[in-house]
Amino acid sequence: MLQPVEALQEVEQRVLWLATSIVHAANARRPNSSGVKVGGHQASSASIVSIMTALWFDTLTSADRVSVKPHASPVLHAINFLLGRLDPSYLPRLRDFGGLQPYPSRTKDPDIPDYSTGSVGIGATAPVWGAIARRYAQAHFDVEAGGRQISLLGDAELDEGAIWECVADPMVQRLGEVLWVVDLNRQSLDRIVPDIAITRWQGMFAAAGWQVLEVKYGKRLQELFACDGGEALRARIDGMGNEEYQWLLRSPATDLRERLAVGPVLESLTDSEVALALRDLGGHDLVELSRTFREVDNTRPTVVFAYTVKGRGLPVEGHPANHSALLSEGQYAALAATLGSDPDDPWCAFAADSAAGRLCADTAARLARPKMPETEPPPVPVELGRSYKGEQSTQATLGRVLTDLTRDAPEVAARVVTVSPDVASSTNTGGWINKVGVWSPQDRHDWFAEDGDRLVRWRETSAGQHIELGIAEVNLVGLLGELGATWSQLGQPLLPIGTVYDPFVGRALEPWVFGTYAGGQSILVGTPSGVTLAPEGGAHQSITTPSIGLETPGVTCFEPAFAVEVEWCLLDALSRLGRPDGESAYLRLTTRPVDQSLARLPTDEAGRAARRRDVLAGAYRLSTAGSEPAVTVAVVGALVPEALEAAAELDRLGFAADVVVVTSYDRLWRAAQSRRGLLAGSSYGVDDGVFARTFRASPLVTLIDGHPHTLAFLGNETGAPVSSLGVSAFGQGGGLADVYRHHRLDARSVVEAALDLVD
Ligand SMILES: Cc1ncc(C[n+]2csc(CCOP(=O)(O)OP(=O)(O)O)c2C)c(N)n1
Ligand SMILES: [Mg+2]
Repeated sequence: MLQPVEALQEVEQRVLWLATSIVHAANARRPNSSGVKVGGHQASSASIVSIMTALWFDTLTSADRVSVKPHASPVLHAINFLLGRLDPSYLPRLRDFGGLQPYPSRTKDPDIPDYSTGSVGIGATAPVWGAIARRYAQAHFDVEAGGRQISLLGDAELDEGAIWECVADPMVQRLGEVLWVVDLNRQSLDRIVPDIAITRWQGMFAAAGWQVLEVKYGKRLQELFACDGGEALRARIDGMGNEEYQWLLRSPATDLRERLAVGPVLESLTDSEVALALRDLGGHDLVELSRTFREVDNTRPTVVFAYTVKGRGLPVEGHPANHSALLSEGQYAALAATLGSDPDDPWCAFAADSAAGRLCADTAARLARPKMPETEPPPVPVELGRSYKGEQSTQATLGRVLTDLTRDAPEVAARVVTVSPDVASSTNTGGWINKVGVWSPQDRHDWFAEDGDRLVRWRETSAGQHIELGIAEVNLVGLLGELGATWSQLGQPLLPIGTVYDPFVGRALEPWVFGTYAGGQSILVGTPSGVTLAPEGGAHQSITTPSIGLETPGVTCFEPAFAVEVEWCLLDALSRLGRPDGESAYLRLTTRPVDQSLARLPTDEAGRAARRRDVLAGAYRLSTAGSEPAVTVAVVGALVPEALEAAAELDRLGFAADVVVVTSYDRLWRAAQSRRGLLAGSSYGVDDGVFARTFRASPLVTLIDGHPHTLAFLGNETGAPVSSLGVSAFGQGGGLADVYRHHRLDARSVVEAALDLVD
């Protein structure tokens, strides 16, 4: 223990008071005309007050980074206020518009936390990915070594699969800077965590190579255990399930002795002393906490299980239904009396010359961070000037563009880092990996270095630029999010690109969206996609991902049809990363080889530039049917050959058809909203003129290897009737022609839909 315990206890009590008051002010004091509950979590906050006091005021260094469990945001704000990092005007504004966010938010809170949390299990794993991102950035750029990467998590967060996917990844057990502190209050939202979960969890962490520590009992209980007969008391408490322990916490003090039934050890205590002893847990003992934090060794990740009582110090303490419970005015006044605070003047810091005031000032000075350097991402060229001939797939082009970057734009390539959950070679990034190598925190021996039969060389060094994870898509997006946040966390922008089979975007979806909301900027490549990977069957076919790409805020979605379009879209996406006004991108690609001459790419410079402008705006007219089209076919990605074949057939039947290639339904939709003044979010790349340049008034058939409603809005934009073709049923394996016919994506189906419209 470095700090005087009395001053720490005074701070602890004030943090409890402020955190409780922040929630109370939002609910009981702020006018609420809507009748909608404001909410907040006084019990979850009270549970972790001692842990956070010990950490901030006695343990942390300025280099450490901490993720705070979502429902403890009031505690974090209370501490920041005491450290002079949060203006007191915010304290009554929890959950107010423009005020303190319900859960710690890097993008929206005035006192910017190190990590956003809110989705349980995801915020807790973020510091692990942050640790990898920091090590990676340090290995490649001028970044100082970091401190600990700490997660403060609720015990029920350990129910989440994301936690265990992260703990189990082989790279994670090498991260000695990772420290998790579990606020083990035995309660989740609805219930008491069944039985005794901790022994199972301890075994699971230990098996994954973690150091496992616990802070179980406070000083008072430890002294009782040391008395005559104390072993019986210890065995009794150790052996009881969570439900019984919580029941005893809520039992009248007069009944405890009998219910515990542990013999003479409690004889010398009064009833209320027995009640106090029962709840004397290590997670509320500042001395025990500090001692344990100092025991952590940095050779492997560590988890500390700190036993706590949910709602500790509040009237609701330990009650199974206390998760969302709010103190009444009477209870709040009683708490004020206990803590020596004023319910009508709650926002009180310490006098500068008091011991607690000095502790706050010293802590603020100790935790002050040096100003972070700001590094601009390198300028990204708009094109590489390659010509793409013969048959190419958009997926194969991705790998080629990446390798071309190392030659044509080395300063851009130097900041690219690719990540894959065990699908690097099957998503065509093998050539890139052969060039740049695989990154590993420590160099590793390549046992197959001499093997000439390998397509991908697996050279693992700290200089590599590809990070390979196990097959866990949630881990992939977690890491992408943190690699994509180094510009704001470390002052060094990275350009992260993750590749994943498109159907498994769905598995990673919520953490991907959360990472984007938290400010991570990266490129996710979903490939291969749709039913076009026909022989692979329904389990590998994606249907709804175009909508995901179109609808996810902070993400621009591209689905290029030709190789040159992949190049342009990827470069555009790279140019948007690693900056305050930046954003993420999602590329939906395919393995279908397509004849590149079908692109009819203009050979003159102006024509090529206009094509590029239109591709990035979201659509271009690939073929024009004389002066007036009878019908327009708007097609996405892999299905361009079918659209062209259908147009030729329609022409033969006397119905001239325009073919429009849609390269970004996302930007088209935003252009449509923009035309009506309804655009929310980024307007980057949005071009209101794209409709007038591309579409001519005529009935419209839309065609996409994805759910047909993705393009249905185009009917409204062109003022014409629309028939939308796409995939609406789970598919099956088979040859491409059969699969297309089955889903009505073939040229014949397009012709029939067009004839229905023109008739
Ligand atoms: C992914 C996700 N699922 C569900 C919730 C709703 N939820 C909020 S808190 C909570 C229980 C959390 O319990 P625990 O982590 O033990 O926190 P504490 O007891 O400290 O409040 C749940 C289910 C959520 N925020 N995120
Ligand atoms: Mg809990």
